[in-house]
Amino acid sequence: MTTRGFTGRRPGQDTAGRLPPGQYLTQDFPVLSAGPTPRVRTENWTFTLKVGPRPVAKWTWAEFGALPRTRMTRDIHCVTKWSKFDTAWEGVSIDDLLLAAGIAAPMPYTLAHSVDGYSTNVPTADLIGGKAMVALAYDGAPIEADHGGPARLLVPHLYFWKSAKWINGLQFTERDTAGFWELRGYHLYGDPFREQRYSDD
Ligand SMILES: Nc1nc2c(c(=O)[nH]1)N[C@H]1C(S)=C(S)[C@@H](COP(=O)(O)O)O[C@H]1N2
Ligand SMILES: [Mo]
Repeated sequence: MTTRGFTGRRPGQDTAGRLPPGQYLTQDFPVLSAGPTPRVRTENWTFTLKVGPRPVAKWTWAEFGALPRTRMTRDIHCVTKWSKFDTAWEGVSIDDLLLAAGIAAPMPYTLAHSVDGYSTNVPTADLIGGKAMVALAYDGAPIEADHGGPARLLVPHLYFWKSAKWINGLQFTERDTAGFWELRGYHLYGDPFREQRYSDD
């Protein structure tokens, strides 16, 4: 009687149900950016919340840093097919951001904006209820510039292109408005478990 395949760790056992279709697991943290890494100086950084074209709240780096902090440990999934388990982030949840601004989620869609001109759209419901944050730290340290520091959006249940690096604002919109990659053929929603990679998936 053979025990081959049952003595060691069975590959795939702890990834079952956790690894979306078409993805492979990596221990690395690849860097994927459409352009060069911008140098963001926190002295000049501000974060703006807009309802349509209208700014409704704005924070400096110091003010933003005084907002309540949340920790999230989540699996992340890049459309280029790598997934990384148990990534640990700390930042300000979108719930706390709205609370600090004194508003409830005002419109059904949101566009995240970044200092490099990048943008990405997410339904507002996918940002609230503890599902997303503006992350300021990764693995216990300030986020490295290549990974979006000083601040990046984290929406871990959608493909990682939705997690805008170098974020400097959220804009609520009435209609779902394609962002940088969505205009270039990526899916408007981007659920990794439904393999929503491209616009017609
Ligand atoms: N501002 C900005 N955010 C961005 C990008 C970008 O080019 N600019 N690339 C996106 C893509 S396609 C991915 S997969 C992730 C990669 O994040 P990482 O480099 O930390 O792995 O960031 C996303 N956020
Ligand atoms: Mo990506």
